[in-house]
Amino acid sequence: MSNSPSLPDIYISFFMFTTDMKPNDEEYRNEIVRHIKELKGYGYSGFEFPIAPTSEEDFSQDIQNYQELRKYIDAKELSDVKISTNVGATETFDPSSSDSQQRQKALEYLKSRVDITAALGGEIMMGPIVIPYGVFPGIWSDELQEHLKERYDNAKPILNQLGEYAQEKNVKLAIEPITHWETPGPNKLSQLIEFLEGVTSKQVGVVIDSAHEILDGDGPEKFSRQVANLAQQERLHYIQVSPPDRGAIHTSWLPWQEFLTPVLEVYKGPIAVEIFNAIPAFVDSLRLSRRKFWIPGQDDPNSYPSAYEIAEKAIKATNNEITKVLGSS
Ligand code: XLS
Ligand code: ZN
Repeated sequence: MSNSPSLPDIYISFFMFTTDMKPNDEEYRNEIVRHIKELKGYGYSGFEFPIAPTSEEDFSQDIQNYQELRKYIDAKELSDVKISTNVGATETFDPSSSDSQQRQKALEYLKSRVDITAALGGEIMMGPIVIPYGVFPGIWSDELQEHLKERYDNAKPILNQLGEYAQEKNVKLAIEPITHWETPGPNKLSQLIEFLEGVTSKQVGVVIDSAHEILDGDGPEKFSRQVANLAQQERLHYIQVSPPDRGAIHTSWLPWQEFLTPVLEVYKGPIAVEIFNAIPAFVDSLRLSRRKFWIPGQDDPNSYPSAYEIAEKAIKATNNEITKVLGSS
C-alpha cells in the first residue's frame, strides 16, 4: 500500500559472532562479508560493529584498518550497508577519572573511535562511554551513588568536547544506560538524563536498550515521558531491542508494545537487534548458561538453533511488532 508507514532500518549487532572485528585480518574480513550477505537477505540493512579497545596510544593504524575494512565491504557490492559502532570506555581510557591527564587520554581515545565510526561510513557511535564498562569500584548503594556523582562531573566536560568533535565528523554519540548487573552506572535512563543536563552538545545523547530498560528502568509511564523529553531535546540517537537474557528475541519477555509505542511516536532512526551469543568473550562475564547459537561456516552444525536462524527469527519478530504499532497509530 502506498500510504503504509515506512518501517525503520533494522540493524543487528555483531555480538552474535564476535567482540572484535579484526579489521586487518584478511580471513576475518571474508567472514564478516559472508555474515553481512546472509543477514542482509533476511532484511537487515545495517550492522553494529563492536570496536575492540586498543592499548596503544597511537590510534592512526586502527583508524586506517577500519577504513580498509569499509573499502573491502564496499568492493563486495555492499556499499549500501549501514554501519554503527559499539564503543566502551575502559579503565585506561576513562573520561570520569579524577586524574585530569587520564581524562585527556580518554578524550583522545574516544575521538579515535569517532574517527573509526566515520571511516566506516557510520553516523552513530553508541555504548557505555562515560564510566568504564563492567568496572565496579567495590562500593554500593548510597556510597556508590555519591561516588558516581563526582565521576559524572569529571566526565561532563570531556563528553561535551567529544560531542563538538563528533559533530564535525557527522557522528552522533549515543550513551547507553546499562543494567547494574553489568556495570556500576549509569544504570537508569533517569541518571543519564540528569548527566546530560551538564553537557551542552546535543550531539551527545542516548541509546535506549530494551534489556536494560526492563531490568533497571522506571516503568512504562515514566518511560513514555522520558522518551518524549529526549526526542524534544533531539537526543534520542539510537534504539536497541534485546531481551532481558540477551538471547533469542522471538521467544522472550520483551514488552514490545510498551517499549516501541512511545519510541516510534518520535523516533525514525535505526533499531538494532542486540543478541549476545555464548561466545568465549561473553560466557563468564554475562554468566551465559545457555547454549551457543552455532555459527555457520565456523562451528560444526548441531541440532540446536544456529546464529543465522536466531537472527532471522529476531528480525521477523521485530518487524512484526513494529508493524503492529505503526498500523494502529
Ligand atoms: C550492552 C552494551 C554493552 C557494551 C559493551 O547492552 O552494548 O555490552 O556494548 O561495550
Ligand atoms: Zn545494548
